[in-house]
Amino acid sequence: MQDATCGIKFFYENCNFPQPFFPQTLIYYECIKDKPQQGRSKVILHVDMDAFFTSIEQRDNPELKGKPIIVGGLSKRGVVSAASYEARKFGIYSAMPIFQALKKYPGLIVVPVNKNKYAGTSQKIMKILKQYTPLVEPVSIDEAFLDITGCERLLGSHKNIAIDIKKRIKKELFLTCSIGVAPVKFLAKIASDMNKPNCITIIEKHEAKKFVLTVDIKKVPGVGEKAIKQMKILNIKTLGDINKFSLKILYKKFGKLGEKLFKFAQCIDNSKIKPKGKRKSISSETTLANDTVEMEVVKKNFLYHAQILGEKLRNKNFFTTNISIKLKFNDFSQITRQKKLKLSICSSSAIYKESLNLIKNLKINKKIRLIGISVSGLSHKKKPVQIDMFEQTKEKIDKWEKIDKTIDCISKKFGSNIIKKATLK
Ligand code: DCP
Ligand code: MG
Repeated sequence: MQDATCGIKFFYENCNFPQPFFPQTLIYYECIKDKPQQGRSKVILHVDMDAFFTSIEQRDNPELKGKPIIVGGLSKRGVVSAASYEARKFGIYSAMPIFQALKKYPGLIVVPVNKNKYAGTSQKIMKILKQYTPLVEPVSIDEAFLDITGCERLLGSHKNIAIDIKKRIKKELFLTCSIGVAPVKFLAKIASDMNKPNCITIIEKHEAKKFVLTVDIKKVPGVGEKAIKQMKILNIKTLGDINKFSLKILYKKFGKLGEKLFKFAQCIDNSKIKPKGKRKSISSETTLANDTVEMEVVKKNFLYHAQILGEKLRNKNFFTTNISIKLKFNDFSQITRQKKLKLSICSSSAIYKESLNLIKNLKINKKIRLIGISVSGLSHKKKPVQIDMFEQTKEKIDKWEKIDKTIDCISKKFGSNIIKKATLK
C-alpha cells in the first residue's frame, strides 16, 4: 500500500490479535528508491508495548484473551489504568473513571493492578533492548528510545533490527509491541503510535522533511489540551501549518513549546538519547473511595504513601531532597505544594513529617478525591547535614532510618503487609 501523503510504503503481516479488531498489521517495506545517506544521520527507534498492563494480564490468564478487559483500581472511584484493544472498541480508554467504562460496556472485565508484575516485565524488556545498543532511554514503564546509529553493520538494516526486537519480545515475553523508526526522536515516537498495535513504521531520512508537514498537531509530543485550543484559533492543524508563523510569534503564543514546534516543523530535534534513564522522581497517590474534607483522612493517606515511597527509596539506595504533595478535588482542580529540603532523607517518617508540614497552612474548602506524595531530587549520596529542618533533628532522622531499615528487612522476609503503622491497620 502506498501512503498518499508521503510516499511511505507498507506491507501487511499476520498479526496475533483476534479479528475483527486488528485484521492487519502494518509493517514498513523497504523503500525502493532509498537514496545514499549524505552525512551521518541518526537512526532512532521508539519501542512502545501494546496495551501493556492488559496484555500481561491476558497473557497470564488465557480466559481473558480476546476479551474487553481493563486493568484498574477496584473501588467504585477507580480509573482505568489500561484498556485492552478489545475494550477500546467500546470507547474505553486509560484515565477514564471505571464506572463510566462499565456504562460503555457492562460486560467489561476489571482486573486489579499488579504493579510489581508490570515493573518486572518492564525490566525484562529493557534488558532485551540493551542487547542491541547501550544507548537505550526508558521513558516510561513500557516505552524506550534506542539510538541504533552505526549498528547496521553488526546487526543488519534498521528494519531488520526492529523486526528482530519484536520477535525477541514476542518469543521471550509473549507480548507484542509497536516500533517507530526515524532520524529524530520526536518522529520515532509519532511513528510507533501511527499503526498500533503490533507494527513497525519507518520514516526514512529522505522522506522525513516531507512527512513532518503532514503530522497532526495533536500527535506531537508535548502538545497538550491548552495548546490545542489555541492552535484551533490559529487554524493550526498540522506541523506544516506551523511554518506559516514566525519563530517570534510562536514563542510569544506558546513559549518554549512554540520554539520546539518551529524546529519540529523543519524536522529538527537535537535531543539526544539519555541512556542512564536516571530516575527523577517517585510518586504514590490514591483516588479515595469517598470524597473527603477530613484532615485525618489526608494524614492517614500521607502516612501510607510515605511508607511506600520510603521503602522504594531505601530499596534503591536513594535519598530525596524534594518532597511534593498533591490534592485533587471533586471538581477535578488540584493543588500541589513542594519543599526543597536541606537534608537528604530516605526515612518514611521524615517524608511523612514533611508532607504534613506542606499542608499545615492550607485552607481547604472543597472535597478531596485524590491524595498523593512525590519525591524528587534523587541521589545515591547523602547530602551533608547543615541545619535542623523544622522538628527533624539529624539524630531523629538517623533513628527513623534504622527503624525503617529493620521494617524493610521484616517485610522482605515475611511480605509487605506483615508490619504496618498502627494507624494504618
Ligand atoms: N497507564 C496508567 N495510567 C494512564 C496511562 C497508562 O496506569 N493514565 C499505564 C497502563 C498502560 C501503561 O501505563 O498499560 C503504558 O501506557 P501506554 O500509554 O503505552 O498505553 P498502553 O500500553 O496500555 O496502550 P498502547 O498500545 O496505546 O501503547
Ligand atoms: Mg504502550
